[in-house]
Amino acid sequence: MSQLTPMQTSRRPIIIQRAMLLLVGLAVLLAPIPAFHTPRTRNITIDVSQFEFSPSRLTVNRGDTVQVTLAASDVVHGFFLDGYEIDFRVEPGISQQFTFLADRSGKFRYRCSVACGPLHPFMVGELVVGPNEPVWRASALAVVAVAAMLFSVRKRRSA
Ligand SMILES: [Cu+2]
Repeated sequence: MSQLTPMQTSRRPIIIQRAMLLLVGLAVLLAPIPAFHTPRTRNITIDVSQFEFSPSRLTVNRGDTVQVTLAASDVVHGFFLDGYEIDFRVEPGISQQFTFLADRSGKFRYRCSVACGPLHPFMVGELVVGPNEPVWRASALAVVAVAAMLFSVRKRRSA
């Protein structure tokens, strides 16, 4: 039986740890992200008035079917959704309905598309379609990188 020299005993675990970190990093990059949800139909009513959308922020999951009801309470307004190129006009007292498939993830602005008064340009809202895969992967990779750094700092101190 051969004895390991002190050099070999301290080197071997570091190589194994580095290989493991590399594997974890690759897994984070390549692993399919499990579906957190099954697509469903969302019913959302948006009240449109001078000079706001209520709610002004919508959150859905990618794959969801979104049924929107627009209701204007004062004057004629519009609803334009960036990225999905949806544009509707809504008159007071007559609700407007439309359905779309949230098939693109990300953040999309919606805004009034009918000049409705002095603060009309500020009538904006945001549709968030998640989960946002690149962000998930980037943050998971950051966690692995920080763990690797802490690891090597600790190793250097104890060496
Ligand atoms: Cu407007």
